[in-house]
Amino acid sequence: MKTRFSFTLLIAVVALSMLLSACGPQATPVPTQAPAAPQPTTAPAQPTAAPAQPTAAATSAATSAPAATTAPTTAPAASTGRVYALVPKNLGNPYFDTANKGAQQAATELGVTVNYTGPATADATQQIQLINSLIAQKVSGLAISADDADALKPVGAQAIAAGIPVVSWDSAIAAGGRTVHVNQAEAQGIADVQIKMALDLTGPNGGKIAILSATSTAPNQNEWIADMKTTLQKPEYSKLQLVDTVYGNDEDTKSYQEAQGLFMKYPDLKVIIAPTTVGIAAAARAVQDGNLVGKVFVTGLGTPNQMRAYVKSGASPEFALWNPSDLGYLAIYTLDAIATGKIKGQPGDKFTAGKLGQYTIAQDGTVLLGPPTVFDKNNIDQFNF
Ligand code: RAM
Repeated sequence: MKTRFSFTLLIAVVALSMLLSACGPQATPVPTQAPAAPQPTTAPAQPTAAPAQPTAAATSAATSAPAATTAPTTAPAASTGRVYALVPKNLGNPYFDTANKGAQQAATELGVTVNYTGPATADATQQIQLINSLIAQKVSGLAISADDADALKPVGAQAIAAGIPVVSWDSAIAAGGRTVHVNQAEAQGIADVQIKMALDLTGPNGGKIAILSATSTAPNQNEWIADMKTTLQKPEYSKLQLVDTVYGNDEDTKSYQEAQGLFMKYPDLKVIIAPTTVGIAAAARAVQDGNLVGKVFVTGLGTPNQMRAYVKSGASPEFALWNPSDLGYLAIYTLDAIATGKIKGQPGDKFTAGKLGQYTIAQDGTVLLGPPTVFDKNNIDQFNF
């Protein structure tokens, strides 16, 4: 049974990698970008006539991003034979698909293979089974967005003990189960921007707000929620009343139903904050379907392509995110720097991540991509991911 499962998995991985090598790496090279600042990867479908002013967050992304020290490398490198696995929380999520695009670009530049493989649902047990099988296949390195920080620690430690470096990215494995974590933005910054947007949407009189999260074990969402609760203690947010936190498990249908449940339970609810790209799109759709535009607003973390229609309809006038493609790109460059022995993955280690420039591993063993960008009707058409 187990052998049959492994064999089926092997076939699936081979088929997937053939598919990826057929479409991923041959994508048009991404134009040179300002380091870490989210940029369109292709021309926007309908560019706005006048470029909008960048938001404060976007400006700070541009100014505080690491400086590029080398010219961007986009030419395919000769194959090195190194094979990495890029493991998302779950498959079928456009956020992770976009991260994979960046990872495939890094793979082309580095001459390595990146196989994108993950569990069907955002479930730690499935993810651990998959990682065990990748360790048995002796991959050259693992880049994982964790479904549970502590549950994945033993399998991460096992990989490291077997000589396979582990980079967690997006959603961290607890220290000890990873070599380095590649963080999309400071957790407190991600929390602050979401609470600020909630107050923008309620107006100065505030009101009831609720959080619609991913899974209850998601390390990244749980950290952001804890930090949002800290932010809410500040005097300027005293009129915002957090009434509930519910979980849509990063599944569209469950997230939609949880949003509807919030409308029923709190008829005077003003804002749903969904710190997940799946939850925010489902909640905005539920607002539209329920004819609640203008009464309940949705904000949080979303991808511009999934949220464009809801920004324009007013269901979700503003939301935030970093560039997931850059995150996948940085995760693979970080992993490759460790796997090739360029760095050990220790605090203070410096390495260059292609077009994004130079990074330094911080004291807490993390690498930071940069601050999030706020999207609204003024700038959303400049982004295509
Ligand atoms: C979902 C996932 C991911 C998170 C984004 C914001 O796609 O939960 O981990 O970073 O939302």
